[in-house]
Amino acid sequence: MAQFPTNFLWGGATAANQCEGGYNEGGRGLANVDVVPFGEDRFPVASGRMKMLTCDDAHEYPSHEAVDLYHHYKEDIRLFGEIGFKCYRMSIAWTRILPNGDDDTPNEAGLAFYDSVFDECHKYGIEPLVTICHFDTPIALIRKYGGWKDRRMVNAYLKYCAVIFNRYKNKVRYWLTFNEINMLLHMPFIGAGVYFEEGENPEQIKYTAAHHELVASAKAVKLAHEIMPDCMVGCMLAAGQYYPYTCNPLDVQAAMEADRDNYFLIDAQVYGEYPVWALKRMERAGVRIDCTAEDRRVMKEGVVDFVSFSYYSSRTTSADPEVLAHQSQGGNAVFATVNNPYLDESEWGWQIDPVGLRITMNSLYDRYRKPLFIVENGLGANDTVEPDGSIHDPYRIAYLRAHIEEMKKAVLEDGLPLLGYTMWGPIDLVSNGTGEMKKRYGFIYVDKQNDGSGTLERRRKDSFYWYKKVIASNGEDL
Ligand code: BGP
Repeated sequence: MAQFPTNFLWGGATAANQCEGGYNEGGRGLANVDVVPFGEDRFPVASGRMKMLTCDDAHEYPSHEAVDLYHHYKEDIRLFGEIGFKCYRMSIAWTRILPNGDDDTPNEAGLAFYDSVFDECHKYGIEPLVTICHFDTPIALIRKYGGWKDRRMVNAYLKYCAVIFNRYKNKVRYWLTFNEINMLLHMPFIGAGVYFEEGENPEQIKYTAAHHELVASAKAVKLAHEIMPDCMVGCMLAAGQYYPYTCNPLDVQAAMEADRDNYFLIDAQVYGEYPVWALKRMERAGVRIDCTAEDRRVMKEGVVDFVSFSYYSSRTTSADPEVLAHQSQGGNAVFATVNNPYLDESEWGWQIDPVGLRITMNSLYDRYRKPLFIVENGLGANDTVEPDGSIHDPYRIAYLRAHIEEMKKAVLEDGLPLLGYTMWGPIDLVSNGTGEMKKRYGFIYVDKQNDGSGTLERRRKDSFYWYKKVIASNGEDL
């Protein structure tokens, strides 16, 4: 019977700012993520409509302590080893390495921290997959340049890349340049450290920032290959196929356009140029991108080796304003979607569509013909700790099982090349969308609550043992 390849990278994924904590320890500088508050101001700040650049405010900032992986990483990676992880996707916090974003001398304490993290991984045979920038832009560079809307961010990012590539070239083989690069169009302060001043055109700022990230990504790919000839560098997309609400051709067209909007930055990273329709669309929106001849050359030289993506749900859209008026915000106000009556939803209103994962994978492969890597997939849910300390999470197991089954069909029946599967949040961590702690994804429960209380004790949930079995059987025993 056909099986996953023996070197298939099973594992889990986190982001520094959502789990590390220690935001001002070990010489770490401040980043945008440290000033995005918990509570009702979160989305206005994340979307760049409200400016908040200090930590003096009375709000609670979830990234400050998070689940304190900064001090617990040995215990946490040992638990990942116990599950049997082959791969741990994590991110390096830019400001642990260059506290002001572009320092000439890197922060040795930060470099030593990740050295130790990678050594722990290798101790358990876990391959690190590193996101170079997972939603963190150094505050010092936001003050200096206004974030990624300024082209000088490209050099700062490259400086950071050169430091980490040279330092970790013998420890890390798989890299991602930017987490969910398309997300900056929805959460520009989180994705690119940009905010909007009175009278500015947000579209112009967002597309300019995106262009600079594309140039930076391409240069990083080239640099990585020079320093580490055997490495693989990928892009990363917040994926999820758009479905037409009906078979009305206008709805079908609306879904196609929505997909294009979602894909166009990845098109640029895979083909080294903007698709022609994207240029036309920018033109119509009055957006002018300064894409120089040099940028075009750089983008062609730095195309990615593989396409990674997160998948939580499919999305549905329509051309009918009446239908669109009833679309929900999917629980985190990021991707507006029309409710699909064929799907259930999570407690946070994210629709659950395992078949959509197979459809999305096939679309991505048809479009790009590059190896794929699922680097996020999971269910955010409330968990209950029983009086005896156990945590029963059959809902999480059911979600992951159903998605892995579809992933299996995509690989074994459709023949798609897939490097691995790192589910999101193997250990409970802070939600990016809402800043909450109670939206839990983990196999490992962390005693930390929304109000900041908790002992930080780690506990194995039922899903911990289930995933262990999945990996041990290389996906046979679901
Ligand atoms: C993705 C991000 C992650 C993660 C995940 C789950 O968009 O890359 O950082 O947070 O979504 O979303 P949430 O935390 O809002 O539940």
